[in-house]
Amino acid sequence: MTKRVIIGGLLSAALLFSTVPGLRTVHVQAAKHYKIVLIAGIASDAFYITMNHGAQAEAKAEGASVQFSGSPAAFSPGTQLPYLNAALAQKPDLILIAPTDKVALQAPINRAVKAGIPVILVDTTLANPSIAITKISSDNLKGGMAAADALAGATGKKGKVAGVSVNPGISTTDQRLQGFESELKKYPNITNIGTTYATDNPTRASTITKGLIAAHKDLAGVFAMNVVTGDGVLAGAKESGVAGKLKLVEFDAEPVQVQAVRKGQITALIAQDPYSIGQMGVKLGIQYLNGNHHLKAHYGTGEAIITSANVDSAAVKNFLYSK
Ligand code: T6T
Repeated sequence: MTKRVIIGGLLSAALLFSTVPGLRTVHVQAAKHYKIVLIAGIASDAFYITMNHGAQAEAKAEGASVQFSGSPAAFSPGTQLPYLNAALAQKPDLILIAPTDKVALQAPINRAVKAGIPVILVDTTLANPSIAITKISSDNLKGGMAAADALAGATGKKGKVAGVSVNPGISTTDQRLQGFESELKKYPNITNIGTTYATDNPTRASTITKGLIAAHKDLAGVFAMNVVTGDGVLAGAKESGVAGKLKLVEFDAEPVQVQAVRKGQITALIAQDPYSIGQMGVKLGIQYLNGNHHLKAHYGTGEAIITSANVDSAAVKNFLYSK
């Protein structure tokens, strides 16, 4: 859509769109109503729901539209791929996607880029992320290190600790695990008995936790590496009768996790800012579509450590997820 603007002379608003002989006219591009698709890792997760809230707010402010999509049932390449294919068929102006696997999503996302659709990686990334116009995420390595320090603090820097994660191959949780393991090496009296994968299934995470508690009577703490895993680990601790006693540190900050911090059942949450990830994704994407091709390779949105001491403070308010 083009809009005719008359330059020169002191013209009244009424004259702006009229044809006045002798006056210079130019045609400028009016703001386009860009169509954006945001594909979540799993659309039922408060982390991505909050990301969508940020994306919708920015789209509204900019006259764009965001379609939120993704499997409500599972965090996996197999369940995410149909949503990416459906988005490609719609030929949107921009795709924001959280790839559920660094390698398995590479070729399908390459196809989107080859089809001329710019892609921004939100939250998770790819083995070769350079095909995306930018990436927006938390610092997951630093978050994993913070989790180790928090768990060490809670356990008196001694005893057995374990990790429960999603699946190997997910950039975010792999980095959290890497940070956790490297930082734990600073604590000689802590024994890391290893990490088990619960496939983003809370029942499985709960069963794994109950198994760990049964097998290691002296288990001092567990690091749960995302929302869904965290909910399962907390449930497992409760069902084993050790909630509050077994020290839990979890990534993310959805309502159940936040409530458990208030109740003293979770020592610390390493919270992200998914609202800002969604908001920035739309903002930077629209800047790109409007011709700014000088985006940075990566934008960080920050993290917060939430404990019973600050859970209700203004300082961490923006890091609490909503549904
Ligand atoms: O922790 C987030 C996200 O950062 C991760 O990539 C996958 O799991 C979550 O969505 C939370 O469940």
